[in-house]
Amino acid sequence: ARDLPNARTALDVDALRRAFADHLQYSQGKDEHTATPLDRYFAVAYAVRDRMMRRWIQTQQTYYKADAKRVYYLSLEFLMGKALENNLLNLGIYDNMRSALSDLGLDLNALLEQEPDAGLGNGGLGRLAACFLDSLATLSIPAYGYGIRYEFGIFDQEIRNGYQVERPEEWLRFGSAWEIPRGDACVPVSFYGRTEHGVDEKGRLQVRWADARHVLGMPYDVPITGHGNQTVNTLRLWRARASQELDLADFNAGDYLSAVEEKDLSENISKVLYPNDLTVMGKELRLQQQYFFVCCSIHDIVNRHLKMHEGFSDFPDKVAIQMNDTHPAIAVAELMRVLVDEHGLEWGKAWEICGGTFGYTNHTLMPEALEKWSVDLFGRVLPRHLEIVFEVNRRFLDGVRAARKADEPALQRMSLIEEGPVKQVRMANLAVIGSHSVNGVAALHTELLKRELFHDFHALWPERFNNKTNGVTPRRWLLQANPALARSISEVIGPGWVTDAAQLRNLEPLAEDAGFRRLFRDVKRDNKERLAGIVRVENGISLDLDSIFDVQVKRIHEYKRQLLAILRVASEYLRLKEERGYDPYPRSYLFGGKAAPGYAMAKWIIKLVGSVADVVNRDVDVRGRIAVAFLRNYRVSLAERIFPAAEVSEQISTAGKEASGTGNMKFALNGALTVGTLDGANVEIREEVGAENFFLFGLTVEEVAALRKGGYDPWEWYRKDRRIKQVLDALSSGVFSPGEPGLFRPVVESLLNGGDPYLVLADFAAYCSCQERVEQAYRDPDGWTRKAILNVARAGKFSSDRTIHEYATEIWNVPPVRVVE
Ligand code: DL6
Repeated sequence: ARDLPNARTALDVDALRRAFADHLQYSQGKDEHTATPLDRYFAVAYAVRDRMMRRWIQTQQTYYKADAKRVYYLSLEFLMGKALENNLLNLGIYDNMRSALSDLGLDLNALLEQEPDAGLGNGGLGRLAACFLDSLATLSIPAYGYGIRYEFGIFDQEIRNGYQVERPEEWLRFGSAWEIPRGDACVPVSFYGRTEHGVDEKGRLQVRWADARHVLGMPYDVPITGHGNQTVNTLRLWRARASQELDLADFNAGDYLSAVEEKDLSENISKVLYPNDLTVMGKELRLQQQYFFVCCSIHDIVNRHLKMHEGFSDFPDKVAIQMNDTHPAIAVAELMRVLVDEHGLEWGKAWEICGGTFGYTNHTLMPEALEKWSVDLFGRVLPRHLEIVFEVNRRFLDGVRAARKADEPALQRMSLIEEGPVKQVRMANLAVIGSHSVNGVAALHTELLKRELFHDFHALWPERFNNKTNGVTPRRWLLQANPALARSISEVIGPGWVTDAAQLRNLEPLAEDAGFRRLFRDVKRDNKERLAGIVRVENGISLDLDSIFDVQVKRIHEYKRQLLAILRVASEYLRLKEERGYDPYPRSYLFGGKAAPGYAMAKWIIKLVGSVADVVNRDVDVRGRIAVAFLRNYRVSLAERIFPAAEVSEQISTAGKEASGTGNMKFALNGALTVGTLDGANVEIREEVGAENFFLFGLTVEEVAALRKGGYDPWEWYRKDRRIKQVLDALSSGVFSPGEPGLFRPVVESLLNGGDPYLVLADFAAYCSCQERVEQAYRDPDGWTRKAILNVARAGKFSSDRTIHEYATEIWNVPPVRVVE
């Protein structure tokens, strides 16, 4: 028995080998003859998980004993990717596990491949939440992530005949090694029904939510390890369960099937992630998802507080809740309901507590992403919450009016209710009114929030607004994704950068060191080779390792302007065909990203990339000059292969449209040079890395506004720019769709007759000449490598550790709590 803890906690090679063998036998029930790669993956994962358990318990005990202030990150998305390698690295047992397995003739890399990505998010917002969890644990901050345990995360993207086809992603098919179901901690959640207003025995108003339907929220806990410390925080994901397994009345009446159907209806709530990143669909199930996870999480948070505290007077001193976009904004009304209806607090006191507790992060200015719910739907699903929203609104408007702090048009714009043919509840306004802090995710984005979207609120409460520029975790995006570069960096400046990315600055002098530049280039080349291997298998094309790897990976969206990039590639192709002597530096153009299933134009863009690729890659005339590939199913684990291999990072959104971007940071951290507009965090990346190490082009926010104001006519650009005319004509006449000449007319139409809303044509010439500068720079390998090294050295600001430190000190007021063994 004395050996037992050791067998589950010891970190040496011997112990890890035994732990693996034990789990293979006792958890998987296999021996070395029958075990599959998946069994072996699970055996490794369980051996690692064992080593997290004691720390996890100790972390929770430490927080409890210290009565620590906690931060709760409410997010409908956590795009976690794979966990095993990250956990091995954070626990410091990666090398030992590799040796333990190799003693048994097994290759750790092959087993890492077995793990499915946890794709519980769409893109930037969800991946940011995942990076934040990593940083929170690494900075020893008492934190919990709360979200939904979707049975199906973001769909698997297949490409058939060039078109995107969505397939369900069954990440839980073989179970997950990382989640612990907590069946004993289920939370009841109500929907529908009506409210009853009465008075209690003391004559106080009392509201009861009657005739509701109930669902249970069952928590699944995922441990989140810090890097190089003892902290293991918790990501708690809620699964919807029927409140009674089956309706016994129906069952006994012989109606077995409708009893089962009812169960299915309830469980649908956590079935699938909505695959739209930026457009709201107004679907009832989505509202149910939002309320479901918010209700469970608030219940949990309040319960944890009441275990240690008498009432709520010190709630904001002990609890900080951050809302990741407006998706959890119903939390404001829910906390009010819990405080007022369930705990009998007076309205004003409850409202003060809410304001002290909540913070709200905005992630987009795109109008189509602004969440609004029709008052009818909202009131049907959440009758009590609608009353609360009306009352919050009445008090807010009365207060501002009485203080004469805004005029009537401003009050209308700030109201929680949008009047019109269909009355709507504005979730962003609810989030702003209910929070003490509202932040944007890059300096420019925050300025635009203050100036435009939240202009009236900013005039009313300027102190509430602040910026928190996004960041990415250097553990996953450099240490894990690019081990060879990480090793080279650590050899010269020491490993401190892993938890203090500012130290990357110490690399700057190495840009002048010929030996280091050679090393840096060799690493990049190996990474290119590894990616080329994937492209060979997936796309059947061989990339030239001497060509520039030019990459655009992100969700497909018109404002991100994949169209600008592919039109230029098509135009390059036409020029190569036309001008015999044209000799551009060879380039491989790589694209990747998912389109929302209902987003027709985004799907056309995917088809266009594939079609240009088909024509270009097959044409012997341009062989060796350009190659094009659309990489299927862009996801976290594929991104880990792409960023380290990239040399040019395409960040070419229309100025003012990309809130921040985080891919741009991962590229810079891996030594790719940005071709970018002055948008989102590009602005700050350029400031950090130096204008001479960044390829800037395009209209600024002000120029975009002025052009639109003056009446932008894309036809003018078509007529005056020969290249634009040539490439659009080629698209219209079927050069890139042999046999289907009219195929890409919708794309051309959107540019010429649809007003070109994202100014693709207006920026085209500037983009092309910028790419010529890229080429010239690349022709000087030493100069290029210097720039690349300086990008890495100066990307430290974009560590999510810096971002989280700012949130913790400036918004949450949550100090670190160190966990000791
Ligand atoms: O803040 C994370 C990320 C930003 O980097 C992107 O610029 C932004 O588009 C993205 N927003 C979303 C969708 N948001 N909503 N709603 O993913 O957030």
